[in-house]
Amino acid sequence: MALERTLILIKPDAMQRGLAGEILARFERRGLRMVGLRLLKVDRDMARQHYGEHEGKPFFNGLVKYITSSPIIAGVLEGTNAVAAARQIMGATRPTEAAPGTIRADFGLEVGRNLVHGSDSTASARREIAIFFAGERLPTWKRDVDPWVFE
Ligand code: D4T
Repeated sequence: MALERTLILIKPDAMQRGLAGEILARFERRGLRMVGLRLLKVDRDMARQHYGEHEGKPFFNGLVKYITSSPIIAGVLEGTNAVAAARQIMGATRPTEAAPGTIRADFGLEVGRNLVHGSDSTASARREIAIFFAGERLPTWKRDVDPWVFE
C-alpha cells in the first residue's frame, strides 16, 4: 500500500455545468485527502505543457481550446494508491466506455467533454503537480486533533 499524490483537474465543461462540488465530493468521500486546490484559468502555454504528449494529434487544437475556455479547478489528492483510485472514480477516457457509477459515465457522453483529468502514473503526477502548483508548498495533514471533540 503506497501513499501517493495525484493531480486532478475539474475541466471547463464540469465547471460550467456546476458539477465541481459533486465531483470533489466523490473523491473526498472515497477517502482521498485534498492537499492542494486552486481555481485558475489555463493559458495556452500551460495547456501545451500539460498536454504536450498529444501535440500533433488531430484532437490537439480542440483540446487546447477546450481546456483554456473557462476557469478550472486543479487539485492534488493524497491517499493509498491515489493515482489508481482517482482514475477508478473518474472512469475510462471515453464516457461511453466508462463503468456506471464513475464520474465520466454518470455525467458525460463525449471524449472531448469528459469532465475530469487524473494523472496516469506517479511520474505524471509529479510532472503535473509541478505545472499546476509551481513554487507552492503543499500542506501535510496531521491526525493528532480529534475532529469531533473539543478538549
Ligand atoms: P485526461 O488526460 O484528460 O485525464 O484524459 P486521459 O488521461 O483519460 O486520456 P488521454 O490522455 O488519452 O487524453 C487526453 C485528453 O484528450 C481528449 N481526447 C482524447 C480527445 O478529445 N479525443 C480523443 O480521441 C482522445 C483519445 C480527452 C482527454
